[in-house]
Amino acid sequence: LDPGAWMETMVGPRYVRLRKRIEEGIDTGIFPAQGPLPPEREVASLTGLSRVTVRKAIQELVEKGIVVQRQGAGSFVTGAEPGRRVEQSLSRLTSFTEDMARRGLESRATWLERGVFVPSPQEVVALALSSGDSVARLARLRMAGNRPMAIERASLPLDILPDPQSVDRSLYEVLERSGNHPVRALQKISAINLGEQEAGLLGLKPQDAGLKIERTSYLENGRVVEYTRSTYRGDAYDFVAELRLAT
Ligand code: 16G
Repeated sequence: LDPGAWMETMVGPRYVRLRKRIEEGIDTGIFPAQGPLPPEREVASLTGLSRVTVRKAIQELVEKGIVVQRQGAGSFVTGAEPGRRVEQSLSRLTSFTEDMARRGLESRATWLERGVFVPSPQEVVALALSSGDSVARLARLRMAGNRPMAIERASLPLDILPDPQSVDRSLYEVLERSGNHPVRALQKISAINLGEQEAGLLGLKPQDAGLKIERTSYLENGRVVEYTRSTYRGDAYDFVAELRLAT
């Protein structure tokens, strides 16, 4: 990180140059995935840059999802190079939070909708609701660090999730606590072109490729727990399934 020639050869404001230099260090393994970055004050004294500049550079890495900051412990490399594709298994029933944690990424969300609603005809059918039943709805823009990954709209019967506001981080964690964690799910994936609004939320252009995923999850007794429609970015996901010879 020492100041040297890189400061002169690179263009842009100082904090951008430092950010790029740290990114290079991450790419070349000087700062390995999951490992710590040197403390701010150390970077400042090594480079001769001000603490403010160093903080801004690190903040940019956090925003790109490349670095996470942990309270009291400092900054760590997440292991998510910009643009890296995420592989998701099609044979395991996992949550977004778990999927991200397994890759050393921090799952974040922007809430688009969270509450109790009159169900749409589609929800009535998918969740096998009776007339007069309400529905719990959770719509989130799901992110890995600050990188948008998917838009997810989950609907659940109200007796399965009486208080939608109780979901802060992970829906599956809340279901686990109430003994309603699904054990089985059916999932359908279709290719789509993103509409204007979805593209905006995902940081892509309208018409860019997306994957529409519908998941219906069940309890052991066959009851539907959730009906979720998601839009995943086409440039960020690979879905992987293990196949066995039919016998
Ligand atoms: C996944 C599921 C979604 C589920 C969510 C719970 C797909 C396509 N969807 O994103 O159905 O509601 O995980 O995640 O995989 P959470 O526990 O992190 O809230």
